[in-house]
Amino acid sequence: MVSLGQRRPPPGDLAALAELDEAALLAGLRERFLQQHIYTDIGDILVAMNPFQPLPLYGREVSERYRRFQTDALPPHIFAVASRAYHAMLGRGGGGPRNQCILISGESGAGKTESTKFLLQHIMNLCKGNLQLEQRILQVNPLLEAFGNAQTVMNDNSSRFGKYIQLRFQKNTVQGAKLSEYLLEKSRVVQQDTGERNFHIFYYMFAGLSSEQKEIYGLLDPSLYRYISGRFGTQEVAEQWKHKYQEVCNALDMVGFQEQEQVDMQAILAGVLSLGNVTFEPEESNGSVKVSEASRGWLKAAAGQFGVQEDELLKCLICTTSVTRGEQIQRFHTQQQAEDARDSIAKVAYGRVFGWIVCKINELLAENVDPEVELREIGILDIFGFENFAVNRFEQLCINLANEQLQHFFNHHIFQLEQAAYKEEGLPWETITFNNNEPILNLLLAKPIGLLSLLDEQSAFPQATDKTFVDKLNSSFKGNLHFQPARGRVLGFSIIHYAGKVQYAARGFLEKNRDTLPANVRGLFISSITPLLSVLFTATISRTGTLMPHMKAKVIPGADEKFNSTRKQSAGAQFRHSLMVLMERMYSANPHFVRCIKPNIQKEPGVLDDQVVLLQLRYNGLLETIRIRRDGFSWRPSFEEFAERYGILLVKPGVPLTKESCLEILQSTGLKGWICGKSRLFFKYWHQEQLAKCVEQLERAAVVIQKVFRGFRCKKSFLK
Ligand code: AOV
Ligand code: MG
Repeated sequence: MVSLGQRRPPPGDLAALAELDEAALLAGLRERFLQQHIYTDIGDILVAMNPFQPLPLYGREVSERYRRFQTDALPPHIFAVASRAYHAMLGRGGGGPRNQCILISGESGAGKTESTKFLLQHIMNLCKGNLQLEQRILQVNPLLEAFGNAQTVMNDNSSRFGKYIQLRFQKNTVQGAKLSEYLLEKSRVVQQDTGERNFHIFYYMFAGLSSEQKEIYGLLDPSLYRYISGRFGTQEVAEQWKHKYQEVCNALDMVGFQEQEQVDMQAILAGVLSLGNVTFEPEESNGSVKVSEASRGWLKAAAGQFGVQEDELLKCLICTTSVTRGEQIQRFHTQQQAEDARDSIAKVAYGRVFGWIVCKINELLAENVDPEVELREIGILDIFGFENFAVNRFEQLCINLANEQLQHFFNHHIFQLEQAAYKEEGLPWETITFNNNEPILNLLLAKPIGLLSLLDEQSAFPQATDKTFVDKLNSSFKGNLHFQPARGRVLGFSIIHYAGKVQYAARGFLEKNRDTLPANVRGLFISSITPLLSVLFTATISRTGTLMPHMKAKVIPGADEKFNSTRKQSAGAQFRHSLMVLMERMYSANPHFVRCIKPNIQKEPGVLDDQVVLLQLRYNGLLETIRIRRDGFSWRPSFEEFAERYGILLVKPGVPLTKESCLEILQSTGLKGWICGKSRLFFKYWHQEQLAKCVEQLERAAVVIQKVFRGFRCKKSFLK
């Protein structure tokens, strides 16, 4: 924290900068950052620099200070964004009650997930009256992070899935919450690049389980497991993991997972690890493959942990069974195919455990929602940030596509909508150009000649390979400014994203996009004696999430597609669809933006690397954002909307909802700097808070008058 007597930092609101160019913006942010002012406003948009160290900024007393709707007298803070969204959801400050969404963007490791936690913490502090649910909502996080986050080279706690949390309110009480997850990076279960780890939960388990518990789950020394081997840290790290494991167990209890479910879940994870150690060798007699002698024990262990027959599991690994015209045909795998089958079983088992956790959390958080009551909502979007690794795969393409979508949403709101309104209403306005990423979105999403469509088309051909896919891209996107074929014999391609050029390795694209679950694998797991595993592949989960083996259980809406089908839709198409649904939801809400910035790539506190920051400021379009917030009018209510909301300021009944009333209201407030258009008014971002202040003053005056009046009445009765 800054001690008293230190020099005043540059203004907390960059839209107030007199001098405006890249150098001034960078200097302003740098000076603030070095004085540990990590938050800076650009009008109503928050810029958050990652401090890479714990700062005393988030205590209860700070949260109390940021309770109010008007936080303009306080320094910029993530809590202020939460307060603004919360009060706007309740309809305070103009516009009536409305759904809100908070979009947090920034590259991997910039601080999105931490920001999300602070937003949730503050909103839970603001709302009233449902302590158990508030606690549950906060407890969900450690759980999701344990199963969905992992160490990458960019971030030690990197989210390997995207999430959208919808908090649902009746007036100021939270009634429920819903979590949507996007594209868990399942491939991490079976493979991690240098300097990276598997999902946290595996390490937490080894550190946190007692020796007896490990014996029950059949877990041996962690260094033996291929899927996680060689990635164990110091004693100190192990202590932290132990602590984290405890936190996960507490969260599981608190959110309402039953003991048996927790046991099953860990048995499945143990099974995944054992399965990873199964290796294959050629069968000399007939050219097929068999499990190598040395790893037969692992196969047995995996079968035990999954609760399935060993020979059934073996069958799924070494051959594919298909039914043609009522006849069962077995096709033996090559060694590579057997290894792929092993890995895809591990991935699907883990993926379904994760999907089930999310499903279960949703049931528990929606327990008390009354479908009859209309609820308002605040959504918080925390996706995986833009990524550019040494090797980029299908997952990175999807992750970067999501970031393109988000950037487009930002551009649309901040630049397109606003400038279109100026034009429509005949305001004198010099157009601010911005980096429009629509051509990149088109390259990825267009139908029928967009990258995902071409990928789907190729995935549908049994003979197609990653190579034919790349050939198709090269011929279809020749000359496209955002596409570059790979040089030489490399099987890949590059895309020039809004945030930079990324080279993708095409190997595995088709297989990952097909994402098919062989029928015999599904059959295998349905027959498991581990109740949870069987449930994951049959989806007969009751509303309360308990297994009902002999009853006809209600199927969770949506669970069927998620758990049950062998997936006709490709992974790419599913992702595209879920992004579309998300965008629709966000377009219908009132957005708030948080732009996270990573000050350096070494993850060090107190260090700001000019080049690293400048690049982010550029591709985020922050300079243009300052310009539009400084010169533009971000709040543009219609005459009706304005008069309805602020008519109260005229202190007379029946104010007509007309332009004249609006002008009369504005005159009475003495507000300066707004413009009257043809059908609406144009305000600076700070006008809304000023008007709210006027309303508050009036209300306070009314309370005083009432008190005086009451006092007067009391006195009168006393005198009687
Ligand atoms: P991300 O969500 O944006 O990356 P995180 O929120 O996980 O990034 O932040 C990365 C790390 O930076 C955290 O683990 C903290 O150590 C640190 N950090 C971020 N914000 C703060 C803060 N306000 N105060 C203290 N430390 C912070 V990714 O999930 O990789 O895109 O997929
Ligand atoms: Mg994250």
